[in-house]
Amino acid sequence: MKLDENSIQEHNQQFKSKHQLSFDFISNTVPNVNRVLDKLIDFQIAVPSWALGSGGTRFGRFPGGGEPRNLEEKIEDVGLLHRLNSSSGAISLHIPWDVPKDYGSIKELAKEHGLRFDAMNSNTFQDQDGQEHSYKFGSLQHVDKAIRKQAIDHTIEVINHGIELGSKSLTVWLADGSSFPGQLNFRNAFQNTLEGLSEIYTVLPDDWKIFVEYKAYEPNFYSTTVGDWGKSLLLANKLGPKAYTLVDLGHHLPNANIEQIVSTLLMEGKLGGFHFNDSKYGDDDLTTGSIKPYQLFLIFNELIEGMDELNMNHASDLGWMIDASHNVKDPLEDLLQSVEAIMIAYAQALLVDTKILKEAQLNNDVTKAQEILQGAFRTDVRPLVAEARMRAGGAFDPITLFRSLKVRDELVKERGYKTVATGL
Ligand code: RM4
Ligand code: MN
Ligand code: MN
Repeated sequence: MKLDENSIQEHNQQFKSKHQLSFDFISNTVPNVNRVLDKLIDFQIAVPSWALGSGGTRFGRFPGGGEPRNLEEKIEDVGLLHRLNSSSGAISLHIPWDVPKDYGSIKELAKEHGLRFDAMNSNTFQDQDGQEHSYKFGSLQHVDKAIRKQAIDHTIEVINHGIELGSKSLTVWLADGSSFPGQLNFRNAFQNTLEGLSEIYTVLPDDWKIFVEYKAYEPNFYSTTVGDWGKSLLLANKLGPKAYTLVDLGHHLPNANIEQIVSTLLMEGKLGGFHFNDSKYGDDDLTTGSIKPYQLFLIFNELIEGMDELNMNHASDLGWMIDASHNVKDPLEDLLQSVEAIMIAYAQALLVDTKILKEAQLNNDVTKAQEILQGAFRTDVRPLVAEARMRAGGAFDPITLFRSLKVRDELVKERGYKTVATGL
């Protein structure tokens, strides 16, 4: 579905005076407001190709209709999001859920929608039809060399798809681990994994990055071979300069201090990318910012402080991706909310007065430090985010416009009610 060009202008016009009042207020209080706006305009968050349909749980799935039936329709959906919010200018593909059949036409379509291809994702956690060996007992960690080779070959194939599409990174998430004590020799499993990743690393183009994603548990429940940031960092260090750690917000044990992990990885030059989502208990894959917005802000605060220290470009030097699954909400509305939450946390973190915070830290002025952080977090930056979005051509309020244009109904008309997108 293509948005009618005028609909965004009309919508923005309708809310113009309402917006102007709140924007004038905040622009008088924030120093360097144009600098903040430019950074917000540059910041793009990749949408995962596997999150455009309803996810479901292992108990059931409740598709809402109009889901994209193929990669082309997924690109159109991300294009629509980007048209509305001007901040979703990239798509991250999962292979083999989204194998491109004709690179030329897929690239052309993405270009038409102003999208680039972010990290490619391999899948050695499910068995596919016609696959020779099973991943039931792992992939790169497997005791059987033939199975390890199958996983390596698949991952290299994913890189090759990415090269054709102009992607520059690969995310490897392995479900490998064990569900019962004694099932696995931990050392051998880790060494096999390192050996496999090294083979993959040697074929990775020089201008690519490989992101090693960790996860504490699930689908294995006793041990996970790349279970935490320590193991991921160990692998990244052993692999070499093109290898980095990827932080998925839902992949930690409860109450982990993710902002401190981020800070440490940045210090080591080994933070590569992010999978944004939110959670209450485990890898819940909920809408970013829906449960712990303060944590999201604190993470962005560390990101900005750490990246500025290293003169890194906020928009382009790390991979920013959403990794969520939608069980009860419209996936497109959910993604709009996630992107908005990320932009809000980023904007709030840009407001932190780092100079005064450093002084407070040097004086052990704990109260002042808290005042500074919470002062930024409690600032309503939504007018800044909306202004940046409109300056870039997007809508004042993407969800309201999405609803008033009845986008989902249109998609159901176009694609039918009983459609199921590949993915989670
Ligand atoms: C995993 C992990 C990966 C994602 C899969 C679908 O839990 O988060 O990044 O690709 O789910
Ligand atoms: Mn993830
Ligand atoms: Mn996950």
